[in-house]
Amino acid sequence: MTQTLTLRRPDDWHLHLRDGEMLKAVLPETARHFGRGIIMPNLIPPVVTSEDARAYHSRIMAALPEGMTFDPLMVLYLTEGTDPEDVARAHASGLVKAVKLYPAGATTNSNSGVRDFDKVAPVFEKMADIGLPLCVHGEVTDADIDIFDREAVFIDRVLDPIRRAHPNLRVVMEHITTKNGVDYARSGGDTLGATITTHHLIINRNHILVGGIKPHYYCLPVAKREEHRVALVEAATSGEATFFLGTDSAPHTDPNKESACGCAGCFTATNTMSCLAEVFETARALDKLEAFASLNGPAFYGLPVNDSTLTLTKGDPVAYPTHIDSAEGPVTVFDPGFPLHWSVTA
Ligand code: OTD
Ligand code: ZN
Ligand code: ZN
Repeated sequence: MTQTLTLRRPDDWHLHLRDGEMLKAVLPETARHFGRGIIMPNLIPPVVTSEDARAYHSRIMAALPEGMTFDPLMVLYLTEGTDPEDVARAHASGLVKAVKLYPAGATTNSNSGVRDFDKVAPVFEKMADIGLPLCVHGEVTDADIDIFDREAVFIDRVLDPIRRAHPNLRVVMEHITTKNGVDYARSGGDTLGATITTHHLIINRNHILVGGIKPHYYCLPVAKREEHRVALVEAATSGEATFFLGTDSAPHTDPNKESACGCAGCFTATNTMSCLAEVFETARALDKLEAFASLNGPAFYGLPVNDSTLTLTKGDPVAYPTHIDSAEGPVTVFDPGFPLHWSVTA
């Protein structure tokens, strides 16, 4: 008997599309399966103003192949110079759906991020007033904090104080990687959400380091111990409204990954839905995949769910390409390390 699973069309609540030739190469990979994406603004230079976001939105739409539909939800990159009124205008126009907080230096292209969180308090106040969510890369960058502890320390030292100072601010903890993140997100009531990536549901830190270094599994926040991965799977498959999919699909060319100083990021746009179906089936929670990928995100952002649907069918393992080509070079597709029996069939 053929097993199929039909969901509302999913969305990706955390996505890196880049620009130029890379944008052209990766956008169809997401648009094939996803209705909308929260588009990360960490370009060089970053997407800081409403004008930057408008121009980037136009470039994305221009890169979308004929016959495909996709709705890019734009995000402003918060700097210490961000003007609260510009943020309010961008939100009122319907163009911008979130503001992104990068602690300076935390991840790829985050050097224009925030060093002094007090300086952006007026922006947080405005966002709390107008109901615009803040997406947070939750890692401290202090040299004396171990990289595996940076998420947990961020919650205590930065995130919790911000949320206490601005109790009405809607916050998304992006790409949580720890049990601490799961527990804190759960305790936050309906002003707090958390995205979970595909790859953090699948790999732990051993996958990166055991048997030779695997640069295509290196991303930020770095994958943690197995007990944390297990907590993430439990959260994602719980169906709880707090948790939703943000793939953090982050393309870099192979030469930039396979290097003495390799870039951080896993490229999962191509096979995410197959990977998730496998993870949810293993957790005996296929019935919760729609909540995670298609329902909880729009509910948090106050947007309607997609009208159309996506159907997955179980069968012989699907062969995805090992990489996609871009004019900048090849980009390796995330290898989950197990066969994928679910493919997108409609
Ligand atoms: N993590 N790589 C990138 C961003 C994310 O922190 C993130 O959101 C990237 O390449 O833009 C990564 O590993
Ligand atoms: Zn991040
Ligand atoms: Zn990201």
